[in-house]
Amino acid sequence: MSAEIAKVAELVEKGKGKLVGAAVQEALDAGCDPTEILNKGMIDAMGVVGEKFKNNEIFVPEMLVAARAMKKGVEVLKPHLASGATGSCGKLIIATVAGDLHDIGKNLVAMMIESAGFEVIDLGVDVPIDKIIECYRENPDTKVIALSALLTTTMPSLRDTVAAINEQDFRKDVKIMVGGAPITQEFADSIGADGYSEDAASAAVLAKSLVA
Ligand code: B1M
Repeated sequence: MSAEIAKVAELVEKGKGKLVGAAVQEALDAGCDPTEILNKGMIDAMGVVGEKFKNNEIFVPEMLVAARAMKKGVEVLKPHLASGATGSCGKLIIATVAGDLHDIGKNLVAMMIESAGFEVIDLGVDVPIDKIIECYRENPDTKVIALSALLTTTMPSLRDTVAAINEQDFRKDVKIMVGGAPITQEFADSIGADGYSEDAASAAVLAKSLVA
């Protein structure tokens, strides 16, 4: 890993939000690949933060400042990751399911999907089932509903959300894709989703294939 990316990782881990943006810019100026800055400098750093949390070395507030720091870095990186395509693939609704407050992964997925050519409607985090269904009814030309769950404890919420959408009269007109750290292809199949992907880049490929 280059020294510039290592610096980004260190600042994200330490939650130094005010400094991360400049460090990302330095890494870009030094010619570092934007995807590597994201993966090695930020996502891996959040992995370290998660491990420390699991081992009781840090607590929720530290996780939160690390998350804020990563968001600052992503803001600087965004124009270098996104292609700026227009919404020619149609509308896609994205949400983190009810009970789950994690949004960094969902935001990255939304960003990659948007740059793949979708018009993304982002409902945010902790989104109740009714709000997703209401949003679809307001946007009946939506092609895909994309749902994130980042906790093992919100996997049932994801299952319930997909089950509720599966009962709607519009189900045949929309595809459902799911993802998030604890989600697997097997789980996605078992709850009746149309697709699963592991990360943001493959989520964009999946979304396109679902509407092809
Ligand atoms: Co939380 N947290 N957290 N947390 N947190 C994890 C997820 C955890 C793994 C940490 C750990 O213990 N090692 C653990 C979950 C354990 C489990 O599920 N069994 C955990 C816990 C326990 C909790 C709390 C319960 C802690 C507590 O309060 N005691 C609590 C729950 C709150 C709630 O949601 N109700 C909690 C709270 C928080 C904060 C609010 C402090 C903060 C989130 C802030 C925010 O998001 N704005 C936070 C953070 C930052 C983390 C870690 C450290 C980082 C998460 C992250 O952003 N990762 C995390 C540890 C870790 O992930 N290693 C942890 C980076 C992100 C890019 O990855 O989200 O996986 P990810 O997204 C990926 C893929 O999953 C995929 O693509 C993304 C990009 O590659 N993907 C999709 C995601 N959505 C997709 C959708 C798709 C396709 C792919 O299609 C639709």
